[in-house]
This record gives sequence, structure tokens and C-alpha cells, in this order.
Amino acid sequence: AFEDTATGTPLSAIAEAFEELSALVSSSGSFDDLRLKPFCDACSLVSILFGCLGIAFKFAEMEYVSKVRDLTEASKRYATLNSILDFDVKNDSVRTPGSLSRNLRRVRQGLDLIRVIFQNFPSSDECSLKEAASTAYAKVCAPYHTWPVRTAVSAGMCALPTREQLLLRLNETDKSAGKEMRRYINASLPVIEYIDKLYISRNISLDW
Ligand code: 1PZ
Repeated sequence: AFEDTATGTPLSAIAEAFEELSALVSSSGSFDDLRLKPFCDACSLVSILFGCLGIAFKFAEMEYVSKVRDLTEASKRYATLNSILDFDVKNDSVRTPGSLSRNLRRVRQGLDLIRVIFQNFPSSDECSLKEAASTAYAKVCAPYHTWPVRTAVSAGMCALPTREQLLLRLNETDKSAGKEMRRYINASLPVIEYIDKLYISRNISLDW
């Protein structure tokens, strides 16, 4: 894993990290046991992507990074994702702004957003990255975001790089990016579903 991070591209490092996580959640018997630290380490890698998007999504980066940082900090006290939920259920703070269960829900939405953007990643420069990203955002995140945030995001979409520029910044070709994106799409889904189950199994709805 370390060598891949040192010599590979940012996308390959992200794909690798999520493949490792997905192996953990898929192996039988480990349902209760996804540990917070490796989860946060994988989530931290994602912030590399923000650097390729330009200044318009600086606020999104700060939002995302601070939530991952809180979770990383908490990993010294809570070993697993399950234990975070247990704590917040007991304290009736699952949906309280800034709580760990709420931050986990937000980070999960970010991971899903990337997954859907990758799924819809335009196959040529004729279809725009802006459209693919806007459609994914409208589906995955917008329903849960406030009006000012949605407005800032739609303004930011106009400042996104072109597909070609993004590939250059990521040090990928069409072909290599497609491969790494597919790896992330496949590996992130079980992790996202695992997180959803943490809430659903406690009768917590996911409409927020
Ligand atoms: C590769 C093409 C990339 C297209 C990028 C599209 C980026 C859309 C970014 C959406 C940002 C929304 C930022 C602000 C969200 C806040 O409303 C919530 C507040 O949560 P609260 O404090 O109320 O509990 N914050 C979040 O949801 C946490 C951060 C989410 C950022 C996810 C983006 C991940 C994807 C970026 C791809 C590089």
C-alpha cells in the first residue's frame, strides 16, 4: 500500500485504500468491527481531489477535511464506527450538528458523491464534467444541503476544470483514469452500504 501511494497516482492511492476497506467489511464475521482509524485514513486521501478542482471548492474542502479530522481525533477514543453510533444513540446526539455520527453521515455522503461522479464521468470532452458533477450533486447531496450551500456549489460548478484539465492534474490518461475510477466505484459501495447499515440497524432514518 505504501509503495502504491509513493509511486502511483492520487486516484490509484484512493482506489487502493478503498479496496482494503471493502475487503474488511466484506469478510464474514467482521460486521461489527470496521475500525475508525483505517476508515479515516482512506477518507483523508480523498482530499487530494479537491486540490485539482481549483479555488471554487475551497469551502467544500474545509468542510470535508474538518469532519474527517474530528473523526480521526475521535479514533483515539472510539475504536470502531459502531462505537460512535452507540455513543450518540445513548446521548441522543446522532443528528446534533458537529456530533461524530453526523460527521460520519456527511463524510459518507461525500464518498457517495464521488462514486456517482466517477460513474457518470464523461467519456469525452464534448460532455462536460460540470454536467456530470451537477447531476450527481443534485441526486446525492443537494436534498440534504441548505439553500446557501446549494447556491455556492452551483456557482462552483461553473469554475470546474474541463475533463481534460482534471485528468492532467491527476496525472492520468483516459484509460488509466477509467480503470482507477472503476476500482473506486466497486470498492466504495460496500463501505457506503456498511455505513448505512449502522444507522438503519438502529432504526435511524437516512433522510438527513
Ligand atoms: C471530480 C469532479 C468534482 C466535482 C465536485 C463537486 C463538489 C461538490 C461539493 C459539495 C460541497 C458541500 C459543502 C458543504 C456542505 C455542508 O452543508 C455540510 C454541513 O454539514 P453539517 O455541519 O450541517 O453537519 N457539510 C458536509 O456535508 C461535509 C462535506 C461534504 C463535502 C463532500 C464533497 C466530496 C466530493 C468532492 C470531490 C472532490
